[in-house]
Amino acid sequence: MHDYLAIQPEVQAALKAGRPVVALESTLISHGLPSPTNVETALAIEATVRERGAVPATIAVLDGRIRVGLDQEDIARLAESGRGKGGIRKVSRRDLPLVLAQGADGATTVAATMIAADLAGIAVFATGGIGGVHRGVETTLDISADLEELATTSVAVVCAGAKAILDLPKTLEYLETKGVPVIGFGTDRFPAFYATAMGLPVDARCDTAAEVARVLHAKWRLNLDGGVLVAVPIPEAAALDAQVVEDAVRQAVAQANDRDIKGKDLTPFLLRRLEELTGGASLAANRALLLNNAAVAADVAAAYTRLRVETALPRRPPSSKRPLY
Ligand code: PSU
Ligand code: MN
Repeated sequence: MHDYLAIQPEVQAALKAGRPVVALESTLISHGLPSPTNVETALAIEATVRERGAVPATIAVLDGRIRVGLDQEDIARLAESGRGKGGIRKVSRRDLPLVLAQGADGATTVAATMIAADLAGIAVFATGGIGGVHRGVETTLDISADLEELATTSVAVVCAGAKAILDLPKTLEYLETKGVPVIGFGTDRFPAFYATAMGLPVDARCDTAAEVARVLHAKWRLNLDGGVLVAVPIPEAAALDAQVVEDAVRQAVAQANDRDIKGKDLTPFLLRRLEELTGGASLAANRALLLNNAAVAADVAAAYTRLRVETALPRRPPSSKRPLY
């Protein structure tokens, strides 16, 4: 085992046997959701992945090692450090070498979780929302490292689209420039996290996990390194009113500007304000879409695993970035 990477034995065994594994991120535990919803939700996501016949691998940095697959104690440790002030570090691509060198703990963003999943050989990853191009990018240049990671790292990211705290048209433009296919799962329109329809088209619609698996197969068979974004609409019953969300977003963005909140603190600040502004409603919606995405990701992982066996492909998608170990 590499000094910097520790894969949980259950996850390692599943990968070795070619069974489906779903990677899960930890920034949503430490910075995205309030306590105690965060622990409960993280465990419920893992349970959903298991119910659908896949092995969950929640990813974080603990004591200076990238850990792929966590136990309940680890998850509690990530959760209790809480959001904001002096809490656990939010780790994206830039931060990984820093926390590893310091022997510190960190919650991994979509970008850092993709890197870890790729190192471990996990092809499918479930989360809530990805980072993207922020509103006001013209003056701030704030573009999440998640987008650049999707451009280069060969992992499929199953999400509920992106939150309207972002500039969604610009986020999709960026993904197009970087060659990242955006699939609508059972939809022709890019979902906007809490709200289902925002009118922006996706690149392709897939109605089954098997169809998604064929896209992954085609992309990586051609050595077109990079991710695929699978956007799953929030279940209808859990969706919030689009106008209510938009009003809350405008308020939250204005407050962030007033208080000069930027950089890695911006996304957690906006998420927290949005939650306060919409009342508990946004939390319930968040939980519902996370579980839904986990189920879809487990199905995609199973379908992709089957396809690779049928076509005698190696278990892992190709990647030029894996270290030699
Ligand atoms: N969007 C959400 N919930 C989240 C995040 C984004 O709706 O919890 C987290 C994810 O971990 C994502 C990160 O990778 O925020 C993006 O942060 P930044 O914009 O600083 O790259
Ligand atoms: Mn940013």
